[in-house]
Amino acid sequence: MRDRTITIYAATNLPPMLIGAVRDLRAVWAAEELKLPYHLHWLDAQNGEHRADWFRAFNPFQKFPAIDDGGTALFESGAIVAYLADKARRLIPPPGALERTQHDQWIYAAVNTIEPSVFDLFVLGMMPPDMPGLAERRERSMQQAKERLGALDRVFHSRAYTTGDDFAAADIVMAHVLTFGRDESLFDGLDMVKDYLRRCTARPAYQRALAIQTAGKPANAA
Ligand SMILES: N[C@@H](CCC(=O)N[C@@H](CS)C(=O)NCC(=O)O)C(=O)O
Repeated sequence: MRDRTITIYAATNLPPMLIGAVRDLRAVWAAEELKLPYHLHWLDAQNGEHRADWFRAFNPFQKFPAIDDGGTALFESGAIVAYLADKARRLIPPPGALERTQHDQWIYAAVNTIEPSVFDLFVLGMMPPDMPGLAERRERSMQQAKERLGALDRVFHSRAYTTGDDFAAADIVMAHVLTFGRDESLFDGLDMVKDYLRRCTARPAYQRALAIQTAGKPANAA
């Protein structure tokens, strides 16, 4: 019989600036939030273990995260978070309901509308200051990020979380996307977004997921 414990493939041996940023944290956060049993299969990111051919069966793009649930392989952090919430029947409306589409639109908004410019700023923050074109690219991304985060800020004037007054699976993705915003000035004047991010990242399940990514593969793990 196949092992029905969910395996989450996660990156270990991360350089300090990537701690908290690798998207397997979204899968671990979801599993922790939903109290689903799981185990971690660590891959040494710096030594390219995820580039091994066998890992394509779990993620054709050979990126983190991927999961294996008793022979069902899934990739893309947003899809994984929704799958785990469906499995636990918590934090997500049932498939087929209009509310489910309205929920899922926030996962797409997080990864498609908010993430590109906020992630670009995160990447640019790791570049050498004399990189050609850095200032222009930074300004472009900052402008786009601020415009889109401004829209998100307005949403949070009428509700506490993306889909309503309760924390939902989509908030795992949205809040983690916002953690890419390491340059504090990104959130200037965006008090509702700042407060949303503070509330989401104060959740014990996020804190556990962050601690797990920070610690990486335990020395005594197989
Ligand atoms: N859209 C994907 C992005 C996955 C992704 O880019 N993961 C990065 C880490 S955050 C990765 O695996 N990078 C390692 C590499 O590209 O070699 C998702 O949300 O799951």
